[in-house]
Amino acid sequence: MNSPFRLPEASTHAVTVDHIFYLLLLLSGATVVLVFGLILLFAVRYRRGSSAKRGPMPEILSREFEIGWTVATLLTFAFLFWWASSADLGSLAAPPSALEIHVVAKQWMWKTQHPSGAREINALHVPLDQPVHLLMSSQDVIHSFFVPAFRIKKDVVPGRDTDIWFQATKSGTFPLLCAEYCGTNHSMMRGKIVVMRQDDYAGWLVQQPEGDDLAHEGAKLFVSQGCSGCHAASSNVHAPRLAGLYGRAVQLADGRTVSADDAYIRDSILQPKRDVVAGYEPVMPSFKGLLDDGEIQSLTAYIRSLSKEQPDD
Ligand code: HEC
Ligand SMILES: [Cu+2]
Repeated sequence: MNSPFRLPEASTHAVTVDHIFYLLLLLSGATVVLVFGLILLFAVRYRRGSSAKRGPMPEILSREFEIGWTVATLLTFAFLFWWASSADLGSLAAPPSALEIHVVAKQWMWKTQHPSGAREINALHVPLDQPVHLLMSSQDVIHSFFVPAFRIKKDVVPGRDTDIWFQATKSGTFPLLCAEYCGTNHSMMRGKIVVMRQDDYAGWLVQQPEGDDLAHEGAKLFVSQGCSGCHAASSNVHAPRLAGLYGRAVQLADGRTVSADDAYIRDSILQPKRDVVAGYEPVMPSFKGLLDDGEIQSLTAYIRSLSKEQPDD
């Protein structure tokens, strides 16, 4: 249904958010009607000179009434809190089967890259009825990825990976906006999300110019940036093998144990002195300023692809 007052509901999440919104609207509306209705009623009933009975209510009636409405309000809001928070928490973790798409935000554009390597600028083509997981980073300032038709919004923060997922339920083209003021052309930082039937999406992907997929690009960088000089099995430097690293728990020299996720790998590359792996010397140089966000995403994708193979130690 398209009306100027209703945004399209184009994702699974949108339906839940709207249900919560409509219930809140209904409750607020009912409160407004009740309060203004009583004001009017009392104004007429107890107007000067009317013969209505005045004075306090019988005590027993008023106590039960007080307890009754207090408990009812409490339960209503406890229910709302439970419903809204469980909907929000449930939308945090992407299903493992989700299609992973990388998003890099910069002043003032959105760059996206599909698992096949296909790249887009200010546009994102996605398949219908399939979960899509966006792994996002920013090259400069804070941006925010906002698709009103999907009811999703997430900040994209420099120096940090954020993610969000959705499952589109309507095909069509929907606006993508930046929802965090990010400088002069913030208002122009727009794009479009194109939701296509799954076979159309597959057809579209095939037509895209051949791009290397992320993991392949990462493999090339791994050699050209000198990572393999230390990390390859043949190297003389005592450095950890990276196969099987992704998703595993890592014991650090200072006794902490951390999980090797995207953020850990990014930190290992940019600030290697911060999380030194137990049993190794802190000899890895920082690559801060040498690699941009896209390159770090590629290296991370390469390291992730290594964990699907057998560790080669
Ligand atoms: C001079 C040798 C050297 C180079 C070059 C080097 N590293 Fe390292 N790297 C190490 C050593 C030694 C460690 C373990 C100590 C530490 O955590 O700092 C390490 C740790 C890591 C870790 C954490 C490993 C774990 O088991 O938790 C990652 C990820 C990593 N390096 C990625 C890279 C990438 C990507 C590059 C290239 C951009 C690179 N390294 C370049 C020596 C090197
Ligand atoms: Cu922006």
